[in-house]
Amino acid sequence: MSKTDILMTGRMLPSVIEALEERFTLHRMWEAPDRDAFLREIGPRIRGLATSTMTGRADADFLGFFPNAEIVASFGVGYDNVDVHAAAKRGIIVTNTPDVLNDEVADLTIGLLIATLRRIPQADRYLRAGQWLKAPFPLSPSLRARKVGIIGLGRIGKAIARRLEGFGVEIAYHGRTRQEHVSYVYHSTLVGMAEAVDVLIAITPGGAGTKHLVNAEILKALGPNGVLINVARGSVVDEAALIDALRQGTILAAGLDVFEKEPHVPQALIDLDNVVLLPHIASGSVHTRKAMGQLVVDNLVSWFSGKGPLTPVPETPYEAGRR
Ligand code: NAP
Ligand code: 8YV
Repeated sequence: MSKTDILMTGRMLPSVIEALEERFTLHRMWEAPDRDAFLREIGPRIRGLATSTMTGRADADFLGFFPNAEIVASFGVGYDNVDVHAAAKRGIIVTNTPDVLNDEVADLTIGLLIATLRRIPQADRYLRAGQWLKAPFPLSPSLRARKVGIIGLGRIGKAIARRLEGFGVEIAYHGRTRQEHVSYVYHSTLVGMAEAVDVLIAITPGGAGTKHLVNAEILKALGPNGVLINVARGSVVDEAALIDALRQGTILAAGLDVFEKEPHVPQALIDLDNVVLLPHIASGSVHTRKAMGQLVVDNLVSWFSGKGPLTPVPETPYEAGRR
Protein backbone atom coordinates (compact mmCIF):
# COMPACT_ATOMS: atom_id res chain seq x y z
CA MET A 1 0.00 0.00 0.00
CA SER A 2 1.38 3.44 -0.84
CA LYS A 3 2.15 5.78 2.01
CA THR A 4 0.18 8.97 2.73
CA ASP A 5 1.83 12.12 1.35
CA ILE A 6 2.75 14.78 3.91
CA LEU A 7 4.30 18.19 3.24
CA MET A 8 6.76 19.73 5.68
CA THR A 9 7.02 23.48 5.06
CA GLY A 10 10.35 24.10 6.83
CA ARG A 11 13.10 21.89 8.24
CA MET A 12 12.17 20.41 11.61
CA LEU A 13 14.34 18.39 14.01
CA PRO A 14 15.93 15.24 12.52
CA SER A 15 13.93 13.12 15.03
CA VAL A 16 10.69 14.56 13.63
CA ILE A 17 11.74 14.03 10.02
CA GLU A 18 12.79 10.43 10.77
CA ALA A 19 9.57 9.62 12.60
CA LEU A 20 7.43 11.04 9.81
CA GLU A 21 9.43 9.28 7.11
CA GLU A 22 8.82 5.92 8.80
CA ARG A 23 5.08 6.32 8.41
CA PHE A 24 4.56 8.75 5.49
CA THR A 25 6.01 9.94 2.19
CA LEU A 26 7.51 13.24 3.30
CA HIS A 27 7.89 16.18 0.89
CA ARG A 28 10.28 18.97 1.87
CA MET A 29 9.07 22.39 0.74
CA TRP A 30 12.24 24.23 1.79
CA GLU A 31 14.34 22.17 -0.64
CA ALA A 32 12.26 23.11 -3.72
CA PRO A 33 14.03 25.62 -5.98
CA ASP A 34 10.67 26.87 -7.33
CA ARG A 35 8.16 26.67 -4.45
CA ASP A 36 4.98 27.30 -6.43
CA ALA A 37 5.86 24.88 -9.24
CA PHE A 38 6.67 22.25 -6.60
CA LEU A 39 3.39 22.84 -4.77
CA ARG A 40 1.37 22.75 -8.02
CA GLU A 41 2.91 19.39 -8.83
CA ILE A 42 2.61 17.62 -5.46
CA GLY A 43 -0.29 19.66 -3.96
CA PRO A 44 -3.15 17.35 -5.03
CA ARG A 45 -1.40 14.35 -3.42
CA ILE A 46 -0.85 16.04 -0.03
CA ARG A 47 -3.23 14.94 2.75
CA GLY A 48 -1.36 16.35 5.75
CA LEU A 49 0.94 19.30 6.45
CA ALA A 50 3.58 19.85 9.12
CA THR A 51 4.02 23.60 9.47
CA SER A 52 5.61 25.96 11.95
CA THR A 53 5.23 29.57 13.07
CA MET A 54 8.71 30.16 11.64
CA THR A 55 7.98 29.02 8.07
CA GLY A 56 5.50 31.55 6.80
CA ARG A 57 1.75 31.91 6.88
CA ALA A 58 -0.53 29.04 5.89
CA ASP A 59 -3.30 31.29 4.54
CA ALA A 60 -6.26 30.47 2.28
CA ASP A 61 -4.15 30.87 -0.89
CA PHE A 62 -1.46 28.54 0.44
CA LEU A 63 -4.03 25.96 1.58
CA GLY A 64 -5.53 26.24 -1.93
CA PHE A 65 -2.55 24.22 -3.26
CA PHE A 66 -3.87 21.21 -1.30
CA PRO A 67 -7.41 20.25 -2.39
CA ASN A 68 -7.17 16.95 -0.50
CA ALA A 69 -5.61 18.24 2.75
CA GLU A 70 -7.20 16.87 5.92
CA ILE A 71 -4.92 18.14 8.66
CA VAL A 72 -2.39 20.91 9.33
CA ALA A 73 -0.14 19.97 12.26
CA SER A 74 1.51 23.18 13.40
CA PHE A 75 4.71 23.22 15.48
CA GLY A 76 4.15 25.73 18.29
CA VAL A 77 1.28 26.47 20.65
CA GLY A 78 0.54 29.82 18.96
CA TYR A 79 -1.05 29.26 15.57
CA ASP A 80 -1.47 32.78 14.26
CA ASN A 81 0.58 31.50 11.29
CA VAL A 82 -2.37 29.38 10.13
CA ASP A 83 -5.62 30.82 8.76
CA VAL A 84 -7.77 28.57 10.94
CA HIS A 85 -11.00 30.03 9.59
CA ALA A 86 -10.03 29.17 6.01
CA ALA A 87 -9.04 25.70 7.24
CA ALA A 88 -12.35 25.28 9.13
CA LYS A 89 -14.33 26.26 6.01
CA ARG A 90 -12.54 23.52 4.11
CA GLY A 91 -13.05 20.97 6.90
CA ILE A 92 -9.29 20.83 7.54
CA ILE A 93 -8.26 20.09 11.15
CA VAL A 94 -5.51 22.30 12.61
CA THR A 95 -3.46 21.06 15.56
CA ASN A 96 -0.91 22.90 17.72
CA THR A 97 1.54 21.88 20.48
CA PRO A 98 0.08 23.07 23.81
CA ASP A 99 1.30 22.28 27.35
CA VAL A 100 4.58 20.52 26.48
CA LEU A 101 6.32 23.93 26.43
CA ASN A 102 4.63 25.65 29.40
CA ASP A 103 7.50 25.18 31.87
CA GLU A 104 10.25 26.04 29.38
CA VAL A 105 8.58 29.26 28.27
CA ALA A 106 7.77 30.20 31.87
CA ASP A 107 11.39 29.55 32.95
CA LEU A 108 12.69 31.76 30.14
CA THR A 109 10.19 34.49 30.98
CA ILE A 110 11.44 34.66 34.56
CA GLY A 111 15.03 34.68 33.27
CA LEU A 112 14.24 37.52 30.89
CA LEU A 113 12.46 39.47 33.62
CA ILE A 114 15.41 39.26 35.99
CA ALA A 115 17.92 39.89 33.19
CA THR A 116 16.00 43.04 32.27
CA LEU A 117 15.67 44.35 35.82
CA ARG A 118 19.15 43.45 37.07
CA ARG A 119 20.71 44.34 33.68
CA ILE A 120 22.52 40.99 33.39
CA PRO A 121 23.48 41.28 29.67
CA GLN A 122 24.66 44.86 30.23
CA ALA A 123 26.78 43.72 33.21
CA ASP A 124 28.29 40.94 31.11
CA ARG A 125 29.16 43.43 28.36
CA TYR A 126 30.61 45.77 31.02
CA LEU A 127 32.95 43.10 32.39
CA ARG A 128 34.08 41.94 28.93
CA ALA A 129 34.86 45.54 27.95
CA GLY A 130 37.26 45.82 30.91
CA GLN A 131 35.06 48.44 32.59
CA TRP A 132 35.03 46.65 35.97
CA LEU A 133 38.76 47.41 36.27
CA LYS A 134 37.84 51.10 36.32
CA ALA A 135 34.67 51.14 38.44
CA PRO A 136 32.00 48.80 39.85
CA PHE A 137 28.92 48.18 37.72
CA PRO A 138 26.17 50.71 38.59
CA LEU A 139 23.38 49.57 40.92
CA SER A 140 20.38 48.21 39.03
CA PRO A 141 16.60 48.29 39.43
CA SER A 142 15.10 45.34 41.31
CA LEU A 143 12.25 42.84 41.32
CA ARG A 144 11.84 43.52 45.04
CA ALA A 145 8.54 45.11 46.06
CA ARG A 146 7.17 44.99 42.54
CA LYS A 147 3.65 44.20 41.36
CA VAL A 148 3.46 42.05 38.24
CA GLY A 149 0.53 42.04 35.81
CA ILE A 150 0.20 39.08 33.45
CA ILE A 151 -1.60 39.77 30.15
CA GLY A 152 -3.10 36.37 29.29
CA LEU A 153 -3.35 34.01 32.26
CA GLY A 154 -3.58 30.85 30.17
CA ARG A 155 -1.51 27.68 30.34
CA ILE A 156 1.82 29.51 30.13
CA GLY A 157 0.62 32.59 32.02
CA LYS A 158 -0.28 30.35 34.98
CA ALA A 159 3.12 28.63 34.88
CA ILE A 160 4.74 32.09 34.99
CA ALA A 161 2.49 33.13 37.89
CA ARG A 162 3.36 29.99 39.88
CA ARG A 163 7.05 30.81 39.54
CA LEU A 164 6.45 34.45 40.48
CA GLU A 165 4.73 33.34 43.70
CA GLY A 166 8.14 32.04 44.81
CA PHE A 167 9.60 35.50 44.30
CA GLY A 168 7.17 37.07 46.79
CA VAL A 169 5.74 39.65 44.38
CA GLU A 170 2.10 40.68 44.03
CA ILE A 171 0.45 39.13 40.98
CA ALA A 172 -2.46 40.42 38.89
CA TYR A 173 -3.84 39.40 35.50
CA HIS A 174 -5.85 40.71 32.59
CA GLY A 175 -7.81 38.68 30.06
CA ARG A 176 -11.21 38.92 28.45
CA THR A 177 -12.75 36.83 31.22
CA ARG A 178 -12.30 36.64 34.99
CA GLN A 179 -11.24 33.13 35.97
CA GLU A 180 -13.03 31.41 38.83
CA HIS A 181 -10.73 29.64 41.32
CA VAL A 182 -7.86 32.06 40.54
CA SER A 183 -6.86 34.16 43.52
CA TYR A 184 -4.71 36.73 41.68
CA VAL A 185 -6.25 40.18 41.30
CA TYR A 186 -8.28 40.42 38.06
CA HIS A 187 -8.36 43.58 35.94
CA SER A 188 -11.08 43.78 33.31
CA THR A 189 -9.16 46.51 31.47
CA LEU A 190 -5.51 46.42 30.50
CA VAL A 191 -5.09 50.12 31.15
CA GLY A 192 -6.41 49.58 34.69
CA MET A 193 -3.89 46.80 35.28
CA ALA A 194 -1.04 48.85 33.76
CA GLU A 195 -1.81 51.65 36.23
CA ALA A 196 -1.85 49.21 39.16
CA VAL A 197 1.40 47.30 38.49
CA ASP A 198 5.00 48.11 37.57
CA VAL A 199 5.76 45.00 35.48
CA LEU A 200 3.65 43.82 32.55
CA ILE A 201 4.22 40.36 31.07
CA ALA A 202 2.48 39.69 27.74
CA ILE A 203 1.72 36.00 27.04
CA THR A 204 -1.41 36.03 24.87
CA PRO A 205 -1.93 34.59 21.39
CA GLY A 206 -1.02 36.83 18.44
CA GLY A 207 -3.31 37.72 15.53
CA ALA A 208 -5.97 40.37 14.93
CA GLY A 209 -7.63 40.01 18.36
CA THR A 210 -4.54 41.12 20.27
CA LYS A 211 -2.85 43.43 17.75
CA HIS A 212 -1.17 46.35 19.53
CA LEU A 213 -2.90 45.50 22.81
CA VAL A 214 0.12 47.18 24.43
CA ASN A 215 0.15 50.65 22.88
CA ALA A 216 1.26 54.17 23.84
CA GLU A 217 -1.65 54.57 26.29
CA ILE A 218 -0.78 51.33 28.13
CA LEU A 219 2.91 52.22 28.30
CA LYS A 220 2.09 55.65 29.71
CA ALA A 221 -0.14 53.99 32.34
CA LEU A 222 2.69 51.58 33.24
CA GLY A 223 4.84 54.58 34.04
CA PRO A 224 8.50 55.59 34.41
CA ASN A 225 9.36 52.73 36.80
CA GLY A 226 7.56 50.23 34.60
CA VAL A 227 8.99 47.20 32.82
CA LEU A 228 7.43 45.37 29.86
CA ILE A 229 8.24 41.74 29.11
CA ASN A 230 6.88 40.40 25.80
CA VAL A 231 7.00 36.63 25.25
CA ALA A 232 3.69 36.53 23.37
CA ARG A 233 3.96 37.72 19.77
CA GLY A 234 5.55 40.85 18.30
CA SER A 235 2.14 41.93 17.01
CA VAL A 236 0.80 42.27 20.59
CA VAL A 237 3.00 45.35 21.21
CA ASP A 238 3.07 48.53 19.13
CA GLU A 239 6.83 48.44 18.56
CA ALA A 240 7.10 52.08 17.41
CA ALA A 241 5.27 53.24 20.55
CA LEU A 242 7.52 51.01 22.68
CA ILE A 243 10.70 52.43 21.13
CA ASP A 244 9.39 55.92 21.81
CA ALA A 245 8.50 55.00 25.43
CA LEU A 246 11.95 53.46 26.05
CA ARG A 247 13.70 56.49 24.54
CA GLN A 248 11.62 59.07 26.41
CA GLY A 249 11.69 57.30 29.78
CA THR A 250 7.92 56.80 29.65
CA ILE A 251 8.79 53.29 30.91
CA LEU A 252 12.02 52.07 32.51
CA ALA A 253 12.97 49.01 30.48
CA ALA A 254 11.76 46.10 28.34
CA GLY A 255 12.66 42.46 27.76
CA LEU A 256 11.56 41.14 24.36
CA ASP A 257 11.62 37.62 22.94
CA VAL A 258 9.34 38.44 19.99
CA PHE A 259 9.16 41.22 17.39
CA GLU A 260 6.77 42.59 14.79
CA LYS A 261 8.86 41.62 11.74
CA GLU A 262 10.96 38.65 12.90
CA PRO A 263 13.80 37.98 12.38
CA HIS A 264 14.26 41.69 11.64
CA VAL A 265 14.64 43.76 14.78
CA PRO A 266 14.55 47.57 14.46
CA GLN A 267 17.99 49.17 14.79
CA ALA A 268 16.35 51.65 17.18
CA LEU A 269 15.76 48.80 19.66
CA ILE A 270 19.25 47.38 19.18
CA ASP A 271 20.71 50.82 19.92
CA LEU A 272 18.86 51.15 23.23
CA ASP A 273 20.58 50.20 26.50
CA ASN A 274 17.40 49.70 28.54
CA VAL A 275 16.15 46.68 26.62
CA VAL A 276 17.11 42.99 26.57
CA LEU A 277 16.55 41.35 23.19
CA LEU A 278 16.21 37.61 22.54
CA PRO A 279 15.74 35.86 19.16
CA HIS A 280 12.40 34.13 19.93
CA ILE A 281 13.93 31.39 22.08
CA ALA A 282 11.39 30.92 24.87
CA SER A 283 10.66 27.28 23.94
CA GLY A 284 14.05 26.81 22.29
CA SER A 285 15.72 24.04 24.29
CA VAL A 286 16.54 20.62 22.84
CA HIS A 287 14.29 18.99 25.45
CA THR A 288 11.21 21.08 24.72
CA ARG A 289 11.57 21.38 20.95
CA LYS A 290 11.77 17.54 20.83
CA ALA A 291 8.55 17.28 22.82
CA MET A 292 6.85 19.81 20.53
CA GLY A 293 8.09 17.94 17.44
CA GLN A 294 6.86 14.63 18.86
CA LEU A 295 3.40 16.14 19.30
CA VAL A 296 3.39 17.18 15.63
CA VAL A 297 4.24 13.57 14.71
CA ASP A 298 1.70 12.12 17.15
CA ASN A 299 -1.09 14.31 15.79
CA LEU A 300 -0.41 13.22 12.20
CA VAL A 301 -0.04 9.54 13.11
CA SER A 302 -3.18 9.58 15.25
CA TRP A 303 -5.19 11.29 12.51
CA PHE A 304 -4.08 8.96 9.74
CA SER A 305 -4.67 5.94 12.01
CA GLY A 306 -8.31 7.02 12.20
CA LYS A 307 -8.07 7.99 15.88
CA GLY A 308 -8.66 11.71 15.46
CA PRO A 309 -6.30 14.57 16.29
CA LEU A 310 -4.71 14.79 19.75
CA THR A 311 -4.61 18.56 20.14
CA PRO A 312 -6.98 20.26 17.68
CA VAL A 313 -7.32 24.04 18.05
CA PRO A 314 -10.77 25.25 19.16
CA GLU A 315 -11.53 26.83 15.77
CA THR A 316 -11.36 23.40 14.05
CA PRO A 317 -12.97 21.05 16.57
CA TYR A 318 -12.95 17.34 15.86
CA GLU A 319 -16.28 15.69 15.47
CA ALA A 320 -15.99 12.09 16.66
CA GLY A 321 -16.80 9.57 14.01
CA ARG A 322 -15.79 11.94 11.22
CA ARG A 323 -13.14 9.51 10.08
P1 NAP B 1 -3.68 29.85 26.24
O1 NAP B 1 -3.67 28.80 27.29
O2 NAP B 1 -4.73 29.78 25.17
O3 NAP B 1 -3.77 31.27 26.96
C1 NAP B 1 -3.97 32.45 26.28
C2 NAP B 1 -4.46 33.50 27.26
O4 NAP B 1 -4.57 34.74 26.57
C3 NAP B 1 -5.82 33.20 27.86
O5 NAP B 1 -5.74 33.31 29.25
C4 NAP B 1 -6.74 34.26 27.28
O6 NAP B 1 -7.68 34.66 28.26
C5 NAP B 1 -5.77 35.38 26.95
N1 NAP B 1 -6.24 36.21 25.84
C6 NAP B 1 -6.62 35.81 24.59
N2 NAP B 1 -7.01 36.88 23.88
C7 NAP B 1 -6.88 37.95 24.67
C8 NAP B 1 -7.15 39.33 24.50
N3 NAP B 1 -7.64 39.82 23.35
N4 NAP B 1 -6.88 40.17 25.53
C9 NAP B 1 -6.39 39.69 26.70
N5 NAP B 1 -6.13 38.39 26.92
C10 NAP B 1 -6.38 37.53 25.92
O7 NAP B 1 -2.31 29.90 25.46
P2 NAP B 1 -0.84 29.49 25.99
O8 NAP B 1 -0.60 28.07 25.72
O9 NAP B 1 -0.66 30.02 27.37
O10 NAP B 1 0.05 30.34 24.95
C11 NAP B 1 -0.12 31.74 24.88
C12 NAP B 1 0.67 32.35 23.75
O11 NAP B 1 2.03 32.47 24.12
C13 NAP B 1 0.73 31.62 22.42
O12 NAP B 1 -0.46 31.74 21.67
C14 NAP B 1 1.91 32.30 21.75
O13 NAP B 1 1.47 33.47 21.09
C15 NAP B 1 2.80 32.68 22.94
N6 NAP B 1 4.01 31.83 23.01
C16 NAP B 1 5.22 32.38 22.75
C17 NAP B 1 6.34 31.60 22.84
C18 NAP B 1 7.70 32.16 22.55
O14 NAP B 1 8.55 31.41 22.09
N7 NAP B 1 7.94 33.42 22.84
C19 NAP B 1 6.26 30.26 23.17
C20 NAP B 1 5.02 29.73 23.43
C21 NAP B 1 3.88 30.53 23.36
P3 NAP B 1 -9.17 35.13 27.86
O15 NAP B 1 -9.70 34.09 26.93
O16 NAP B 1 -9.88 35.22 29.17
O17 NAP B 1 -9.00 36.46 27.21
C1 8YV C 1 8.26 28.45 18.93
C2 8YV C 1 6.19 29.68 19.86
O1 8YV C 1 9.44 29.19 18.96
O2 8YV C 1 4.90 27.85 20.55
C3 8YV C 1 4.90 28.99 20.12
O3 8YV C 1 3.86 29.64 19.92
O4 8YV C 1 6.24 30.81 19.54
C4 8YV C 1 7.46 28.97 20.08
O5 8YV C 1 7.33 27.92 20.96
C5 8YV C 1 7.73 28.50 17.59
O6 8YV C 1 6.46 27.97 17.51
C6 8YV C 1 8.63 27.75 16.63
O7 8YV C 1 8.04 27.67 15.39
